[in-house]
Amino acid sequence: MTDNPNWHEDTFDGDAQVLTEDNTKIKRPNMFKVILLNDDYTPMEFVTWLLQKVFHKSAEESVHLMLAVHQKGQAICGVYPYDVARTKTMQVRTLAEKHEHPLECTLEEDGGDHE
Ligand code: TYC
Repeated sequence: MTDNPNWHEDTFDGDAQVLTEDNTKIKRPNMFKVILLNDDYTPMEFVTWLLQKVFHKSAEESVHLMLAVHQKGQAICGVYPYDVARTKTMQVRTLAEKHEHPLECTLEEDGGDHE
């Protein structure tokens, strides 16, 4: 889209819209936060491994994020279009179940209010 000279992006005060040259308004896809929750039983190594596997984080980022969840109770692993967010949530749940860990993961529509 960026290399088509007939299109340009223009945002309005955080409004989720794009204005094309012919003034057609196109809504951006809604985005969803994937949130990982803390628990007392899932091993730290498993969470760190899972963050690399499912969310493609580096080893260092994964440790950092796992510790943030451990200390704060939860953290955002990423923000994605619904289908991607739903798939990642299911992958986390499936892996946790397979390894018999109580790890939980949830989805929340992104209001654009996080860093
Ligand atoms: N709190 C867990 C422990 O002490 C580790 C943990 C981190 C669990 C992050 C879940 O999402 C989680 N073993």
